Amino acid sequence: MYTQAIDIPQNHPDSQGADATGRDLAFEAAIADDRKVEPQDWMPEGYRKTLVRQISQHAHSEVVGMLPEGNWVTRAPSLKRKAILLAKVQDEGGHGLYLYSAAETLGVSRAEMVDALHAGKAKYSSIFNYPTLTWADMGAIGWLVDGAAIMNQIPLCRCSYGPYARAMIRICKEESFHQRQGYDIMLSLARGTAAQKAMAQDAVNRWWWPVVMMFGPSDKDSVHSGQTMKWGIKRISNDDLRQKFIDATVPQADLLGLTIPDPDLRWNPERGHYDYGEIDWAEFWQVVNGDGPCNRERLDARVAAHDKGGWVREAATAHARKAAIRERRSAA
Ligand code: FAQ
Repeated sequence: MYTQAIDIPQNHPDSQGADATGRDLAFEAAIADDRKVEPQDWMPEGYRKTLVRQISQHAHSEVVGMLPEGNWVTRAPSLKRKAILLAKVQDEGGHGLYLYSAAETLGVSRAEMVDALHAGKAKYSSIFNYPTLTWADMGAIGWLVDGAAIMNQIPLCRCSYGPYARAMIRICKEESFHQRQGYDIMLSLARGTAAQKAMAQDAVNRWWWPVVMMFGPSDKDSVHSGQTMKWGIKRISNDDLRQKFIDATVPQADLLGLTIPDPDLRWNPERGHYDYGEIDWAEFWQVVNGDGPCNRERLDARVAAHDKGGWVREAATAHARKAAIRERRSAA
């Protein structure tokens, strides 16, 4: 899928490239005509860097995002739920791998991206720094976190950068299964005993606001949105996606008979949207800046997993080296 990466992009220092004005115009025309920019095409350095930042953060989010749910694989209440959860967590790991591959087409290596994460220099989504305390959290994550992720990611299927857009198409198909499995858990709990329904409500109470924050700072405080929207990377602003998510989710909560923990939430017929309460941006920035409930635990777990997996990488590299020698010998 990403074999284009072996071509040297024309904006790479090793490339001679065409004259600067022609290259700029070709790039701008591709954006204006809504054509895809591909790895071998010339692109402005700012566009490349923005994509590396966003795609690598996205990849890290998928991989770190395996941890909160992975915590419950051994404690799922039935064999069926365990198999589904295991498959979902594996899917998230796969999403991380497609996204690292998409970012690699921009001239950055997976090792560099992973090092940046482990050094605390690269971000991942704030949402994965909250703890998973009960089984109902598996329902709330699937329903709300994956629901928010789909809302954010469907427009990314139309991103101007080809490899990212194509990766997102498959990811979104899988996320939609994830969202439904989460809703199915919530439905079982909400229709179960009073204690089960209370557990589901408690999960919604704890996850609702962090999920609403997941869409990022409000448009007036979003540093990158203006430029990324001009470049066709982001198609819908943080606040508009947040509003779309709230509008879609309130009726789903009603169907479950669960209450959204926002006393200011009400339908506004003039706007044709739900009004909602004030977001605690101090909490958001605290979590983004590394001081949320589980930031240290998540990063430590990632670093430990990477270190423990070192022998697998070494074995795979040794195997590839031997296979290449064998191939060369048989071709000689
Ligand atoms: N957490 O100027 P903006 C998933 C940072 S995948 C942490 O608005 P931008 C699947 C932002 O990076 C979830 N940091 O930035 C799953 C920037 O800092 P920087 C991840 C955040 O890029 C489900 C600064 O704030 N999805 O859930 C957050 O235009 C279940 C200023 O913000 C993606 O990554 C945040 N929530 O918009 C897995 C989607 N929000 O980089 C497992 C792709 C903002 O200058 C289980 N990414 N920041 O240091 C995007 O759409 C965008 O990058 C946004 C942020 C919307 C996340």
